[in-house]
Parts: sequence; C-alpha cells; structure tokens
Amino acid sequence: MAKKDEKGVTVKKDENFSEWYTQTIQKAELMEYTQVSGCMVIRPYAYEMWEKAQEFFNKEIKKTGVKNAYFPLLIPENLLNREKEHVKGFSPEVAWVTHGGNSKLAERLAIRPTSETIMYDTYKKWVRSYNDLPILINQWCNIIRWEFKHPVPFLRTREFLWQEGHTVHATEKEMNKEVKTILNIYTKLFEKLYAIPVLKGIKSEKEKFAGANYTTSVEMFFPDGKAIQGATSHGLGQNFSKSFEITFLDENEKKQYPWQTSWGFSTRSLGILFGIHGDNKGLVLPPKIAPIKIVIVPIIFENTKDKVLKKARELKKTLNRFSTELDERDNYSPGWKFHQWEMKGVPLRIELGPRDLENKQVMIARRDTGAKEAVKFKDVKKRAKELLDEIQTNLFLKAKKQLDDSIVKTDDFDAMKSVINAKKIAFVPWCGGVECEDWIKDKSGGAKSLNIPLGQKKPNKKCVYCDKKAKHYAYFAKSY
Ligand code: 86X
Repeated sequence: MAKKDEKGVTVKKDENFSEWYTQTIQKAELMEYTQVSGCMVIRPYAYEMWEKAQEFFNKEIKKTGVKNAYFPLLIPENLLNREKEHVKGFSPEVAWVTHGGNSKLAERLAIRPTSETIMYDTYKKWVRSYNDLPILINQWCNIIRWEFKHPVPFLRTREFLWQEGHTVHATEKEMNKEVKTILNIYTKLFEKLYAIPVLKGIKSEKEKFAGANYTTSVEMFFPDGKAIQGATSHGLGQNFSKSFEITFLDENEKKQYPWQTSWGFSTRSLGILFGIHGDNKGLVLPPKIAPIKIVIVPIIFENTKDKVLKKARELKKTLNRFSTELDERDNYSPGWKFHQWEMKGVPLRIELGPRDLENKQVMIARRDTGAKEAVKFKDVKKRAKELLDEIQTNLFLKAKKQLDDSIVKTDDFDAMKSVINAKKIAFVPWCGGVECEDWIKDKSGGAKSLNIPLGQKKPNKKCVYCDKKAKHYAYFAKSY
C-alpha cells in the first residue's frame, strides 16, 4: 500500500467539505481518476453499493409490473432532434460519434444523453391498440453528458450510470398514478436503503423538465448547505407521443395519443450517501447498503495466534449472513486496521484477542457512534443484528434531524434571504411564477426552488417575493 494512503482524511468535514469529500472517496477506495476529465472509475467497493441499489429498486418496480430492457447507446442525429423542446438547451452537452475507423459516417450518432428519443421511436412500433398498453419498461445503462462545469466524482461526472424508466398509458389518470408510484419508490429507496430523508414534491414551472407537463422529485440536503436532487419522476403528458407519432385505437376505435412518464436516479445517489453520512474519520455506511457490514480484527500475539484465529474464523462463519470480513493480514497492526476499516465506513468492528478468548467474549465497536461493548460469544449473533438495525435507524434519524433543523418557514423576503445566506432551506409561500423565481434567484444570491410538497392546502398568504397570491409553500435553497 502506498505511503500516502496510510494517513487518514487530513481535513475536518465541517471545515472544508469539498476537500474532505475528495480525500474520503479516494482513501475509502470508492473511485479512481482517469486521463479523461469527468470519466471516473467506480471501484468494486462503490460498485457493490450500486448493485444493492439496483437490487432494491428492481424488486420494487418489478412488483408494479415494470420490466427491464436495453436500448442502443447510439442515437442517430435526426431522432435526437425530433422533439425540439426536449433537446433545447441540452445540445451543447451531446457527445457525438462521427467516424467508423477512418470513414466519416453519413449521419452523426449521439452517445445517449438520455433515451427518450430512441425508446419512443421504438415504442411507436409496439403500440397499436389499447390492448398494447401500458408499456412499462426500465433500463439500466450509462449516460454521457459533456458538461463543462468542473467534475466531482459521483456527483457531477460526464459519464454516469443510472436507470431510466419510460412508461406509456392510455389515460392521463394512469400516467399520474405511475408518476406517484415511482416517486414513492424513490422515497423508500433513499429512506430505507440509503438512510437519507427526502423532501418530496413537484418542481416549479422553471425547474421542471422542459419536455414534461410536470416533474416531481426527491431532494436532499448536503452537509455543505446545498440541496441536491436525488431522483425525478416526470408526467410527460402527450408531448412525446405527439412528436414521435405514438398512437393507439381506444375501445371505440378512435385514434388517441397515449400519456407517458419517465423517471430516473443515478450513481450520483452514491455521492449523496457518502457526503451525508461520512464523518471526520471517513465513510459511515448504513448497514443495508454496506458491502461489508462487520469486520473482525483479531489481536494477534505469536503464542496465542492459532487459538485466536481459530475462534475468529468460527465467528466469521456464524456472522456470514451479515457479509462479514475477517482481516487476517499479518503485516498490519490492529490499530492500523481499525483506522482503515473506519475509513471505509464498515458499520461494526469486532475485536478478538487472547484476553477476550479467555472471557468467552468479543469487543464490538459501532462506526456511527464509536461506542464499544463487550459481548459474550453466545450472544454475538443476536447482538450484532440488533446493533446493525440500530445503526441503520440512527443514521436516518441523525440525517433527518439535520434536514429538519435546516428548514426555516417564513413569509418575509428579508428573513428568507438570511436563511439562504445561512446555508439553510427556506420554506415560503409562493406564487410559483417563472419570472418571480428568476427574481428570487437574483436577489437571494442564487437560491432556486427545490420542490413544492404535494397535497398541501392553499395558504392564505401573499407570495414571499412579488405580493401576488401564494399558490403553495415551496422549498428554496442553493443547490448543486
Ligand atoms: C432531461 C429527462 C428524464 C429519463 C429524466 O430526468 C429521468 C430519466 N430522462 C432528462 N435531460 C435531457 O433530456 C437531456 C437531453 C439532452 Cl439531448 C442532453 F444532452 C442532456 C439532457 N439532460 C437532461
């Protein structure tokens, strides 16, 4: 192992968050840079977490009838330009394939920046009558968007992995139901697996996806005081079905344009996970998404080595269903190992030395609180299970408190500005206007609306900024 990696994270999370983040994800062996800016390696330790997210999400969507498929990476230029509203503003980010070997292609091929166009051009062939609906398809794939803002591993990369779901329905009502179902699945994914609380709601007119009738999202709050979108679910209306000529005959043999949804979350969610739960020692992983939930570190002395290792291996077997790692490496000291596993965020550490062996016990240390306790061999399995559950809950509650403490409700614009400046989230009565949002952004030092909680009753208030009647309360903050 390289010398520089032997040290822990050298800055405090709350003093220099971005440096803390950069160091932590490298030292915890989550990623590696390459020669291409914005294109990073996702190392096995992080990829395993992505697999956990895939597993969780696949299970949920499959319960609702969604199936996975795969559509091509390359999209011919004419298809990408089919829906002008959707590509508008995005075109500078499209990466193109122009040659096959040395010969120039007759038509440029876009590397998918999102797959609406290629998928809907295909759906058109599959939809004839109401019997062909709904279409419920998801794909897991990579995306390339040639951004020019400086890249941040996981959070803003030119290539990333995601899932994109694209569904087609006979009625608007079914479309709305799908949008909501998926938004609820995202909520569950973040809250149950990632232990991250979310703000769930509908995007403002300004912030919605231009190709959609409306956009819903789950938003999260980052320790550096910026909000970040974790996932979105769009009600596309008939916008795409009209531009891609997807039509069906209804029960009365009448030609109709179907109603569509699209929805996605990406490997950015892992960056959010690392950023929210980590501490000064490095990563802190919620047990449910941790690739290794328990690490056993044997305390080795020459004369008791065999006995201690024998028991440690036996313990590993008992704890195997918690993905337990036994660190038998003999070229590192226990203290060094403790630090490394802390850096990697492993939820529980079990220490076993000759003295413990005599007492028929182990020491168990929690990564989230640092608390240590002695546990008798016979109780280890049961106690480990309890502790893992406690850690999962504790991390969620801690993040929830941090989120709740960051939200300030006010209907005064000066107060709103102070809230934004203090790197918090303002919850304000708002008219929802596009122009008004421009003004607020300008006058508040860059705050955007995050989203608007669904199902609220209309406030009897004026808009926080423009004095028009408020339509609803909305969250505003600086964001990624
Ligand atoms: C918007 C919309 C939507 C499916 C999602 O948010 C979830 C999953 N897609 C994505 N979007 C673009 O449409 C887009 C288009 C082009 Cl051409 C581009 F270069 C970048 C884009 N970025 C976002």
